Amino acid sequence: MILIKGGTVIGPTGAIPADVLVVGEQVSAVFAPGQGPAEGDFETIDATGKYVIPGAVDAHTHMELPFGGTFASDTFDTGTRAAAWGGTTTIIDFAVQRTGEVVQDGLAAWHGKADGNCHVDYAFHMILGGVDDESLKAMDTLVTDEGITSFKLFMAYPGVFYSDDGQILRAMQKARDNGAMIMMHAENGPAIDVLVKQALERGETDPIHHGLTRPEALEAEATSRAIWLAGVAADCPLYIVHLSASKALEQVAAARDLGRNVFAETCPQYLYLTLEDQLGAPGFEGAKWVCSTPLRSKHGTHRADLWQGLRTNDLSVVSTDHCPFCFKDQKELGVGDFSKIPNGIGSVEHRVDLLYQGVVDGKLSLARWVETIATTPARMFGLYPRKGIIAPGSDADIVLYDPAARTRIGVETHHMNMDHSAWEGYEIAGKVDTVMSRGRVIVSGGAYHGAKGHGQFVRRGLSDYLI
Ligand code: DUC
Ligand code: ZN
Ligand code: ZN
Repeated sequence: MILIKGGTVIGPTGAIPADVLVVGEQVSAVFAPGQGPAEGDFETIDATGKYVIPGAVDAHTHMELPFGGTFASDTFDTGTRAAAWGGTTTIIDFAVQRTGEVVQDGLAAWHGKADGNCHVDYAFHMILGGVDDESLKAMDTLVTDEGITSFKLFMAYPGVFYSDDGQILRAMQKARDNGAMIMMHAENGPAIDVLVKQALERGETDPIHHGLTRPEALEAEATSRAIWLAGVAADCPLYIVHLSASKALEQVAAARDLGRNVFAETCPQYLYLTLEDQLGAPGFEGAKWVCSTPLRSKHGTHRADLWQGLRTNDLSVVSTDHCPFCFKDQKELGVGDFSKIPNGIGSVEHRVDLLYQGVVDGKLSLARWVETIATTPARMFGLYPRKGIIAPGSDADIVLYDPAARTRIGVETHHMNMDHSAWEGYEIAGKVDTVMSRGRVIVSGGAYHGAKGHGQFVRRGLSDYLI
């Protein structure tokens, strides 16, 4: 039994001074300050001056993803350990079915990678790289038997993960019937491929051309098309992943104003980083920030609009899309051809801090911080109330956050398996102090006390947000 005393508990409805009693792996009770059991034969954690928040839920990660001719550089071991350091106590990773593969085989392969290797709890979405009669049937099986209730489709990457509109519609109709969520990579891939080819023919090979060949219009168009297709599928639940651009956000906001089952996430990189300042860094340096959707221009209103979208709930969730690649030998695959740079940024360790900086900067309330990084992802993907909240009966995944301490991000101190940081030198006016996963303190006093294998697979139910 552990009593967390003297802190301020933050939930989606606000902040309350409270003590939290943990018994075994779960929260047992939340008390008014000092009303809990008298000190005795149990451990007490002094949370004076700290925020006590639910362990964060990162609903979008890619450990060991085979992509761009290589593999994402974090394993489930290194990636979930880094997540733990940063206050994330649950990840939802993407198992992969490629065209021609059996969905259940792809899922088994992902269980094989993760089983026994995770430091924090984990769940899976399923990428469908081939929508056909078999994979549509498998969607039902995954929902009913496997605790996998969300499926990612790609409107980008023809020949790799791409689904055409007919395939998308069929998967959406299936999701409408079985209650699953369709997660959409909304970029017009065939049009992007034309722009990429033309750019390379002109000799435009630097990383910034990754962004210039994936213009906002092609994200907005695909977002709008996905929303229309979901409407044709009787308002199938639709979640737009890694939304980066103002005009894409406008499409989501308009659909939500009509009461549609349309949701979206953004990622820290789109809230802070830009096409010019990072992707356009001199020489090949910009490769560190090649991700899709791409970073957007600082001359637009993208970043301000995304922060506003988080406040208005047109953006419900902040995930990382953690897809790390080392610079050496991995990003370098694209020297002389930006289209061969593996797409992805690693941030699984930094999302709690980066979004807390939004609180410090007056862009988010404390409650909205917790909601977007923990409570809503848990509710969106069927993990609530086990995850995402500090309440009696929920898993004791708890973070003590110290608003008086500071974090400086960089490759020397991070725990992700990357030889660089997309966030090098970023300073946060706050710090993850203590992290508990299912009742076990895994980070405290600047030291790591967790273990590979502590993290368990969590079966998910359907989204809380559907009507
Ligand atoms: N989409 C993702 O969600 N992650 C990595 C690359 C991509 O295109
Ligand atoms: Zn994607
Ligand atoms: Zn992703």
